[in-house]
Amino acid sequence: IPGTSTAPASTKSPTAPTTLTTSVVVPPTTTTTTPTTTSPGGSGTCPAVSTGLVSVSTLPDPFTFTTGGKVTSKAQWECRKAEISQLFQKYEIGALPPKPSSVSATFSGSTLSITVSDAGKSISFSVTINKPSSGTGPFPAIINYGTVASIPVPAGVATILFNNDDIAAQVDSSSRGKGKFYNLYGSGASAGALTAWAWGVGRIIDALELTQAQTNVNPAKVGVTGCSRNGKGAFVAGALEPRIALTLPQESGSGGAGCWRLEAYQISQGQNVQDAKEIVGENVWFSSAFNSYVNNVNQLPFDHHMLAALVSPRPIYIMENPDYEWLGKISTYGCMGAARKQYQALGALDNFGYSQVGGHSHCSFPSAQSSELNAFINKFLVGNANAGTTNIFRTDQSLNFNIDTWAPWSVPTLS
Ligand code: MCU
Repeated sequence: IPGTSTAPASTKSPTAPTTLTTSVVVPPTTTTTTPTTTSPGGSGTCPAVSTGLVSVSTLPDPFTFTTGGKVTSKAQWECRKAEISQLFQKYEIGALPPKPSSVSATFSGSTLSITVSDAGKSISFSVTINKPSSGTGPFPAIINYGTVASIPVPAGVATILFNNDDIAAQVDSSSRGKGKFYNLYGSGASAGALTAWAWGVGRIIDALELTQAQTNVNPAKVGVTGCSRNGKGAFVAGALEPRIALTLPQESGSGGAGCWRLEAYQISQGQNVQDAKEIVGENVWFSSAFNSYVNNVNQLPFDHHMLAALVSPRPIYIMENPDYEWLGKISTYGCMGAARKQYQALGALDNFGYSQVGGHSHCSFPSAQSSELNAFINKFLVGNANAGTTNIFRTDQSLNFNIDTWAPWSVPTLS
């Protein structure tokens, strides 16, 4: 087995899983395979997508298409991203619906009310926008999963509080199919909560585009954050919603910044980390289709380093906490180390930050990360090019873990 760890196992868990029942196993939905698709990058066509399973014990090669060809250009990377997105939606997170037929919004006080209609049904939800007390705008903004911001948002940036549980419930495994997303698309929709919330983020940005004159928020400068389960959500929102300008997952752990294969490895080393088998029984973050793969994650044609591929080349700053082994300190470090190679290929290392800092409780932001977080927000949302270093990859642990052994593919230079 590649990689070694000297990290001791911890028995701490951020919050004890409430239920450990197994959800019903539903066969994966069939994805239509077309011979070629138009390049999302706009130049030429993309190779055919093969949606079959694999048997790969290391982290899969993001630079090779499912049909075997190599990614050699930025335009092909956009094709590969479209393929990776399809694979994630098929096997793990469920289908993101296409843009709904209508979205309308009104802004009053600090409440942005959003109504979404599709196929004869409609739902409404609202978010709270807290704007800077000074400055003229239009303001950049950070969408925060949950009603209390979990990171310190700098003074010149608006905060948009998003009650994501209203869109898709996440109480426990009985939350499947519950929430406004499912009122619109049906309780049998394949999307798990992470995808449903990302859809909600898309609708918030639609609404911001419609109401820019009223809100004075710039829809082109919107970041997303959340901690823990909501950190997984923020990561998936950045991956599925290309209008997100900055992705800030905090302590997302397994199912976010962690890779399934590395968690399986940590389990094999006797470490108390959350893995795919556990996570699908605990809650409904993923599609029920994922249940079929959790006992052998080596089958998956991707891992979570490729969730960051979907964000690339857009900026991302990943905050992790090594004091809770449950969050996968080896897993997120190795997974995001592999993820960083994708930004390297794109010549975009300044857009990638991973910072693993302990000495604080779960979801309580440590001051040791303040300058890094501020550099990301100031550079990519506020627009201050000299905001400080954003090419960050660090841990305050002695992990003795070899990322290259787990990511044994070569890194091209894409232009
Ligand atoms: C890190 O996110 C989750 C974790 O996946 C769960 O197993 C645990 O129960 O709760 C964490 C969390 O959301 O804490 C607030």
